[in-house]
Amino acid sequence: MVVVANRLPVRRVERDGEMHWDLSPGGLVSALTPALAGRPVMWIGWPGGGVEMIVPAQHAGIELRPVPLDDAEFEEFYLGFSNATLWPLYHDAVRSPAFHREWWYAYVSVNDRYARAVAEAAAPGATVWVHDYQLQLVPKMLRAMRPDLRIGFFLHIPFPPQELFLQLPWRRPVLEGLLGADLVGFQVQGAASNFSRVARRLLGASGTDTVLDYDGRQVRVGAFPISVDTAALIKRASDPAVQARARQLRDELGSPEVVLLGVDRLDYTKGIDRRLIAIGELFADGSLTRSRAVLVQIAVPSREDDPHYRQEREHLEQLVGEVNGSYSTVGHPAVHYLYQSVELDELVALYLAADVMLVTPLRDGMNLVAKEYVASRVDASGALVLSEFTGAAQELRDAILVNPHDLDGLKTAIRHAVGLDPNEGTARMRRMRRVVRRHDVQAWAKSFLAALHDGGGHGVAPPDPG
Ligand code: GDG
Repeated sequence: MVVVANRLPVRRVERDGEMHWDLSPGGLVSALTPALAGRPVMWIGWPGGGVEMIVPAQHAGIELRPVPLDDAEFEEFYLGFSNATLWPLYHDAVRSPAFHREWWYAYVSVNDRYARAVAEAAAPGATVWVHDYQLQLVPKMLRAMRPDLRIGFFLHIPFPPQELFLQLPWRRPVLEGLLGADLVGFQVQGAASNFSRVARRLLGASGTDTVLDYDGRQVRVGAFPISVDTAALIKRASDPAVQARARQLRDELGSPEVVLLGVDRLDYTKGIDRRLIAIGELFADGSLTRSRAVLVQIAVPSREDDPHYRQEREHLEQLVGEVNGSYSTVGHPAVHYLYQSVELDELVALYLAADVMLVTPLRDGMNLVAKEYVASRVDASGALVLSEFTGAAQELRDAILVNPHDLDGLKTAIRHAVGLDPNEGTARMRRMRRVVRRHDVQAWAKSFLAALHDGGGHGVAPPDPG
């Protein structure tokens, strides 16, 4: 089996004065590595550095094949077409997508390089699983080079409604690229339907939302909601050392009655600013007081080479400064803001320490943080405030669902979560825990691969939340 993703699942880190290779953080890696454990896997992707970067032949049992990118390609393919055209366009255009022909040419040529790398490395008849928006042309290119392969594609981010997708000047080749796969998977049924509809309208494909006939072949389309490694999270959250760390964290925060938590890549789609504004207003109107409540916001550095992300960071840090300037007391900030990533044990300890988890993206394919919080709450306490515009909201119906554009609604939801009756909170959390136990990341990978292989599956419906 060959996995193809923009990045290899490893990164170079310094520990105790020496350089090591570690598994990298981020949604795709944290979802895929446990799901693939035990299978012989080759992973093809960019190592995250210049053309001269040398990566180990394997790490954690995964064979690694680097695809180099030069500086111009990094600018045009990665920062440009992937992150300044597709990323905003596919996330409801919450920022204006930029369309530049040079970026598109780089996207075509880099997709071709990935396809060639797979064509050279894959065994006869191998299964190839292509991931995400950076590589949408790979399925068609690869099929032309290696018709013997079975090709699956999974999109981790939303697929936009027609009205937005049609803006893309290269909408036809992108659709044709995806239709080169045997199976095209999305996080939610809405995204799968958006794709099928636009494929029928633009390319004249026929068929239903689950099987399309195109170019003399059948392409299956379906929703495969990604999930988390629930058993591993339960194990960590049950570890006495992690639980002790959670208690210690609460002490260090000044033993407030209520700890609120946000954990996100620093990205303008995650709605971190809405959350900070709402919290500021709740301190202002006395619904929250510093002696009672504290917000911890982890903002993991992301795409720091992109000016939009640098601006977003400045904007958030200004908001944090405003809330803290007005509502902190000496030695007791109202908002603890960390622009850094934390170790997984520390992350789980934070989930355990938090009474209220705030997940407020303007649009998000799934959002694993929401599911991780639920999986970690082993005593079934805690409340989740969750944006309606995340894929996770379709399964976690017992969260306190919010429209993050509606500041008053967001404030009401946070007030509701803070004051939630413990019995009701436990009942809600139990039902959400059932969802993530039944449908974990292993089940996700299994259902995708089963549909890719047996030809009969049409994707899975989200699990029954009851
Ligand atoms: C994309 C889609 C989709 C975060 N901070 C730390 C840390 N993380 C881990 C979380 C979680 C992952 O990163 C973030 O995943 P999300 O799903 O929340 O968001 P994206 O990165 O935008 O992921 C998303 C996902 O792909 C999978 O398909 O759900 O919709 O946008 O696992 O725990 N991990 C550690 N330290 C941190 O500080 N160790």
